[in-house]
Amino acid sequence: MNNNFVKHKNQGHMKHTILSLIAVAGAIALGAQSAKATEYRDADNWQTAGVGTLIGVGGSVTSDFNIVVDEAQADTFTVDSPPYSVSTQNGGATFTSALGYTPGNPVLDGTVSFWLRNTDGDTITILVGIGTLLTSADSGGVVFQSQNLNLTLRADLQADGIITYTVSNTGPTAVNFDYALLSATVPDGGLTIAFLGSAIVGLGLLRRKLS
Ligand SMILES: [Ca+2]
Ligand SMILES: [Ca+2]
Ligand SMILES: [Ca+2]
Repeated sequence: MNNNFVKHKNQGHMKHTILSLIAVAGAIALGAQSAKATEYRDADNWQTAGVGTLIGVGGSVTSDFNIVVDEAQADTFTVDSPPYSVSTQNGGATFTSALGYTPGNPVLDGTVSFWLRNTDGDTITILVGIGTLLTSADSGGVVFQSQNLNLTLRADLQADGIITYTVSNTGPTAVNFDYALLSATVPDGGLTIAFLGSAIVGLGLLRRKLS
């Protein structure tokens, strides 16, 4: 499991170079993934009319990621740029949910990310790889801490397709919570069976030719 709290100001330089590299890498990753796994997502928009939900010092917000059915928060939104960098922070990108996960199906891997900004215009990103939490017990939750923000995840995604999250602000300044994403991948059993089927047909044809 890895987790990172990243706080940074926007960086506009090298925008085009980095963007084209991401486009090529994305195309390769998409091609490989479509043959191996299905990605499920819950995109939670915490903005109203372009303004993120305010979390004051000592305050918190709690909600669910749910990849089975739609639960809360709008599921399609475009990330503001500025303040979020086009090249490194998904600025200008449109996210949407991909629901329909069947609870119990094995979840290979997952990440969650949370995107906030403080009153100085600095952006704050919380990235957590949740590999070991996908099948762990739901009670209690796991807390990830940074200087000013605590993130609590009550996971066990594979049991019900739901992860409950709480973002708490311990100060010193208020923050605006803009959006949160869960991405989880499930092996594509249907495709494996299709390949197996064609291999068996191929063997049958070969045998007939030889005999
Ligand atoms: Ca949502
Ligand atoms: Ca949600
Ligand atoms: Ca759960």
